[in-house]
Amino acid sequence: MFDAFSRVVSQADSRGEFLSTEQLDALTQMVQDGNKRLDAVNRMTSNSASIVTNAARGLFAEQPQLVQPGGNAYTNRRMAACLRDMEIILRYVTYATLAGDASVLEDRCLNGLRETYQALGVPGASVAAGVQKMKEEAIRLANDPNGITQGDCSQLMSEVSSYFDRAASAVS
Ligand code: PEB
Repeated sequence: MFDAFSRVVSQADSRGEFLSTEQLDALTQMVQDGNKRLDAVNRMTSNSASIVTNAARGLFAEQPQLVQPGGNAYTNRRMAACLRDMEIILRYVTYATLAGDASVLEDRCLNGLRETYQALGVPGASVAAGVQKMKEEAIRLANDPNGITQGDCSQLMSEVSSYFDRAASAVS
């Protein structure tokens, strides 16, 4: 598991080189923009329950067969497992956002998830649709200019989006 700092250290060390100016510049920028990152993580974390439930509602409205008899989220046990899975994925996206690196998400959440879903008969494309809905809501909340210092968060938002996209493509 890497963060943005340990990743460049590992890369430089594997070549036996000092850190490059480009690497240092990128990390300097990351430190300077650190409050944006922490605010985004804070907003996603403190709204996690509503991000998950709203995304699940949207998914089941679009794909009602999931919650009908025979559907993969039918019965409370499977519904609970589904909401829990979405929460786990969102949690790892917040970790990746804090770290500025996708490895925690990849290694601890997405690795083998497609195979798990195939074995369980969970429809991966539907999970991916749920993840995309979480992405929309998370970005809307994290990028909300109200009640916060104004600034350009476009780069950070595309980074956060990329973590959700990785999760969606890992299961579909
Ligand atoms: C992954 N999900 C399920 C299981 C596992 C995961 C390992 C089997 C064990 C169990 O039921 O608890 N666990 C989960 C995860 C990590 C982990 C991401 C990462 C660290 O450890 N069903 C749907 C929706 C979707 C869904 C499309 C969006 O119709 C999910 C939610 N996952 C779902 C369901 C089950 C499940 C299990 C319904 C239960 C399947 C079953 O028992 O038949």
